[in-house]
Amino acid sequence: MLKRVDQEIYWRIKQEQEKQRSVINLIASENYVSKAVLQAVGSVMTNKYAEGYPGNRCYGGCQFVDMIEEIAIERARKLFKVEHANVQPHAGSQANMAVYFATLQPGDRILAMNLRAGGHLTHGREANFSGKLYRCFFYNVSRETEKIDYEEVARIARKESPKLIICGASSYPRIIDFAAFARIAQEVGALLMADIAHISGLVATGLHPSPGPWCDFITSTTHKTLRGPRGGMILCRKQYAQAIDSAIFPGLQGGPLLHVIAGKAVAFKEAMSPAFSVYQRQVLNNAFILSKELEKRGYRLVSGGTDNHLFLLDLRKVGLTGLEAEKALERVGIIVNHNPIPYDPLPPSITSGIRLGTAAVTTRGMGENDMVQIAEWIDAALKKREKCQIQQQLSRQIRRFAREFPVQPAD
Ligand code: DSN
Repeated sequence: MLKRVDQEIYWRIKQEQEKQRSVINLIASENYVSKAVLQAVGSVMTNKYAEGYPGNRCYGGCQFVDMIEEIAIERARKLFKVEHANVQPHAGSQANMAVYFATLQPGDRILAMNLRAGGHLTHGREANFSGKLYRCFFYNVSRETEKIDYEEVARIARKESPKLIICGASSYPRIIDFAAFARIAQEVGALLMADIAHISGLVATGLHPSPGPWCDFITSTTHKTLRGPRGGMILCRKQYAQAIDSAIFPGLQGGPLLHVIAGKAVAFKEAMSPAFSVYQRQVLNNAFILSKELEKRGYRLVSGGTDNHLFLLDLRKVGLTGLEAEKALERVGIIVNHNPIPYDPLPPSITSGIRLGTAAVTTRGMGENDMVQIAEWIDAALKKREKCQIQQQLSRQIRRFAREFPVQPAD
């Protein structure tokens, strides 16, 4: 039908599908949803308006969308062992925004991880609404260990008295000690929010400590390691339920995307299965092997390694910028993103590093031996980037290899 109605869009989707099949995707924040999730997101639920919450909507005819949203909420609560879940945020940014709107007044103080140390745009960056509306202070990682220095976080918290402390990151390869953050928040009388957008799949399966017992609020996207549709969610204690729900609606969103909420519900169900735990364990094994294989080939790992699904390579020793590496790898069909490393001397548009993650390749069924092969290809693509013939040969090999691993199981 789409082909008949709109050739332009149809062929772009086909091209994207073809590209997804033909490349090795190491973007740490991406993944591939199951056919079941895809079907839910592409369903008639997109036709329905349902501003409000189950049982209390601004429109009639909500009996089935109510059931879907209730199921999604129940599953999220069970999966993350929390008292309250809001599954309506359109994205991680809206989830974070709702927590700020529920707890802060303009001008209030936030303490969060610096973007250049691994934090996120919505954790107080000047150019973002968070940096414009609130007074933001930042902690870095230690220069020596490149890990969070909890003493330093405590020192800044005591000095600046933030109303909200944010833990959680976009490019931090280590375990986050939520209990340590909770001690600091308690000492200075701050609320604590964990943004687990990257690690929510690991948290759901117990492979990363849960912020549940320690944090007032947990925000996440649903499409990274959690492998659901593109979207966000907020988890919190019951005492904040009302404030969070009204911050989302009517505070900052209108009609919820019920087709996406249906997809989230399916993803939560998938995440409760034993197979999902096996998958997450493999994500970790793959990240460990890929990082170690690259280290063996002369690349420095930021913080010396990884405890989660992602790691950062410092490329200064091999004489490349992050942007050059990203482009060289893309030419042969390996997709990564250039990423600042801690205390990066280069601007964010260039950077000295790249970020690599294994959630997407693991979904396609790649294992440890494949990681060794991928490390070899990354090394060759970067070190022999001037050699046209070698690049062409790599391109062909990578394309052939990638196409052996379906993007969705029934591909
Ligand atoms: N763009 C996401 C990431 O790559 O981590 C965060 O918003």
